[in-house]
Amino acid sequence: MDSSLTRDPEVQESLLPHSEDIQFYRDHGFWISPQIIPDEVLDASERGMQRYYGGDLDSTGIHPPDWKPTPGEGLRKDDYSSMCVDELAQLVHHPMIGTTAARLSDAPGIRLWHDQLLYKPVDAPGTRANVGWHTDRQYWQCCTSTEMLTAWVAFHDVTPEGGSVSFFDGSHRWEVTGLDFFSQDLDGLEAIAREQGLPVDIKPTTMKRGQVSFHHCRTVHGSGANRSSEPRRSIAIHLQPTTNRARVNEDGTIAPHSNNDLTRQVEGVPDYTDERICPLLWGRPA
Ligand SMILES: O=C(O)CCC(=O)C(=O)O
Repeated sequence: MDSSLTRDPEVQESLLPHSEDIQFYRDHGFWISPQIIPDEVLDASERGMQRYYGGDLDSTGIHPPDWKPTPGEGLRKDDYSSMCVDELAQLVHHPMIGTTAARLSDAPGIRLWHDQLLYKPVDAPGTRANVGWHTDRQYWQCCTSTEMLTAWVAFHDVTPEGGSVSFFDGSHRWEVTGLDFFSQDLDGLEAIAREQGLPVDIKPTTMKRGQVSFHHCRTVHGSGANRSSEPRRSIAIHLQPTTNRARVNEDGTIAPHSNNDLTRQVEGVPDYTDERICPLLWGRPA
């Protein structure tokens, strides 16, 4: 084990994934941690989310100086929020996130890919707040790494009734196409997967405040309506091993991603090690 892990007072070795947890992640494509994020960090994240939606930013981040949030009625999904609000940066940079991700993905180090602040309102007629079944990898074709992963952190307890994330167990080994984050249909895929003879086992998640779910970038996941009495408030922290680079196709093109326009370019290729957009969260730069 990297002895630097035990030197950070915020890293609690006993709460990091051990060999059987890492094996679980490899077999199932997701893993749910113990309570690794302290209450005070989550309290601050709640405040940070409110400040973000109120337009009270510490830095405009990727937004133009006159940016104002547009809440809308359904699911709110705001990328790069940790660049704008210090409390959200504090959560994203919490060393238990990067350390856990490094262990699960066997990476020498972990960088932020980008984050997504997620607010799912209480279900009401006409509300479009489901997250359709999808894989993160389908949106990250520009990357060389197929071991990227996501840490999903709610700011409160979550249950299936409250619209928590569900995973298709073992689906990181499937070849599926045509999925869509924004689809509201959560019924179709199960039948298609069964027709193809795939072993369908959908795992809804229940987590206490402070627990974090980690999922592999090829794992099919999504979430349904929030039938609890409070909005679901969370952040998806998308992570890359430090070895990840832009994948240049034979014809010289790179699959689209907003990071391609935001990171610096080195000889015409986006540099995913650009500290401003993709800071090192744990371990060694590669
Ligand atoms: O918040 C959700 O329900 C899903 C988020 C998601 O797609 C992700 O964490 O990759």
